[in-house]
Amino acid sequence: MVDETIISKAIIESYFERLKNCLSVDVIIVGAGPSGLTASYYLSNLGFKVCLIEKKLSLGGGIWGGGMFFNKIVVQSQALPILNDFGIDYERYDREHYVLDAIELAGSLIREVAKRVEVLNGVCVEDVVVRDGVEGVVVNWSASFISNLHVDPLVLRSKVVVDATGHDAVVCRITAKKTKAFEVMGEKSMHADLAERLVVEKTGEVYPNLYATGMAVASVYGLPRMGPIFGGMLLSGKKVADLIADKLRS
Ligand code: 48F
Repeated sequence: MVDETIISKAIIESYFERLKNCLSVDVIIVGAGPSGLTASYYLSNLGFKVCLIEKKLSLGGGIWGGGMFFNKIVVQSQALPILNDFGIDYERYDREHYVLDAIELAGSLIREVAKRVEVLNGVCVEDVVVRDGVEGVVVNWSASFISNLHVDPLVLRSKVVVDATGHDAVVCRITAKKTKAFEVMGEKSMHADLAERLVVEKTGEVYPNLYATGMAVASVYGLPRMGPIFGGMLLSGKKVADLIADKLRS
């Protein structure tokens, strides 16, 4: 016979364990779109303790809608090794362009991340901890923002924070505003080829211990946007993981 009290106790105890595990980690990744999910996967595979924070209940960010609700996604050839790591199928469209299913991409990234990483969904990052660089984030339930209730937040600490919040570059904007150390320029208009190259090239440390990946990079540096081609997002997520691994090991 199942017991309601035990069901509640099991949920509360196991979630609190998860929350306690997130109090002090190697890397906090903010945003569970394609870049944040990819970075989370590779960093945890490299042995780092990762907490992934997503303000919505569902992970996946801009993957689900493909292009204009057409749930197909395009990647360029350089991103194929990443799709292979996740076991995601794709079809060759021409020499450079490959097509895949948006639902399979989202589902596969989420599945692999959920098996390895502590994920806090329905949790929103509203501020950063800054000492010798960024050393953590200030969080609250997304529900408290939606309901407009005045509730003080809690703090999660880490050696490195990654802004993977997409077009809004929320963590970089907050840090720029509070430190006055750099500027977030805002993304520019569409130029897919240039944007895909530059977003990977510029992926890296924006401020001590604060890294940007994915569309947040385009926002910080004023790069063009690229629309529904996702290779750059995956490659940026992998690159930020490699850069952080080098930093934390040195
Ligand atoms: O927007 P999103 O998918 O970011 P991305 O990884 O990928 C961009 C593409 O989806 C697409 C594109 C590609 O060609 O242009 O737009 O750069 O995912 C960002 C995630 O961050 C969450 C948000 O809900 C989304 O799932 N997020 C945003 N602000 C916060 C946040 C916050 N303050 N706290 C927690 N999560």
